[in-house]
Amino acid sequence: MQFTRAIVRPPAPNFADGLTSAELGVPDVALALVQHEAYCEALERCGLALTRLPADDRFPDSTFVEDTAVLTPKSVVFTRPGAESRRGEVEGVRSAIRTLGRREREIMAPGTVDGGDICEAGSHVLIGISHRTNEDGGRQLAAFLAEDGFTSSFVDIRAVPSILHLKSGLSWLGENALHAAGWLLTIEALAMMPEVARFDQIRVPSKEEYGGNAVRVNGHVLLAEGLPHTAELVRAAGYDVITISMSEFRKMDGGLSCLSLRC
Ligand code: CIR
Repeated sequence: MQFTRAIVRPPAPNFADGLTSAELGVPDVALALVQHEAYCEALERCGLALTRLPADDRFPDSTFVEDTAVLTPKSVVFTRPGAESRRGEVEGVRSAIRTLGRREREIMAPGTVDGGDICEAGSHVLIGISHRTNEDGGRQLAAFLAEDGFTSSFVDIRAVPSILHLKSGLSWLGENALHAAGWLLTIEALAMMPEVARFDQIRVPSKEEYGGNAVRVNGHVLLAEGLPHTAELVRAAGYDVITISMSEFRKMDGGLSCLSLRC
């Protein structure tokens, strides 16, 4: 999918009050802002025009805009985030997304969906059933996606330790310079799934599990800094890699994909 725009929101001064299970310490908000700016510049280098929303201290996790909506080329599905403290974030992205002029739909209670659990891979979408995205929400989303011509399937990650969302451990890279389409993944249990097994796979080496969350943007792959083996494997597969320092977002369970809504 070719992207032209992205919606981003910098971390608020109370970013450290957000949800986390990472046990990596308290994030330095000033450094997070520097890292966020570098992320934005990387998206611009990939050819995207950015809509920069203002920081929103009503919601300490609001920099993770990806969780609030699922976009297809034709429509947008506003989510209902699984964490109660994050539900209000959806209102905050609505007017920016409305300017895209796409058909709007909404996940309704008791359904919950976090955008981080939704992984588009060409015309098929993997829907992670996690501690944030429930089956009711997954079914609602699958029906909306079907109207737009996408097939989808559920992947239950509730028993997979150490990942918050499906895309914390699995990224669709699309086609590379060698014209093979591929996945980057840390979750061994997923490698055998038919939707995953039929494409090339780059397995993230142990001790670099954070590398499972990468973002393909037009011809480039954004990857977190400090993962030399993963970067080498992705480059060797023919992708252009841009690395970005993510230490402060990682402390809050965030990865590269969560920081933008690409459209
Ligand atoms: C949360 O727990 O909801 C945030 N601290 C992190 C969300 C990361 N989002 C994502 O991976 N899509």
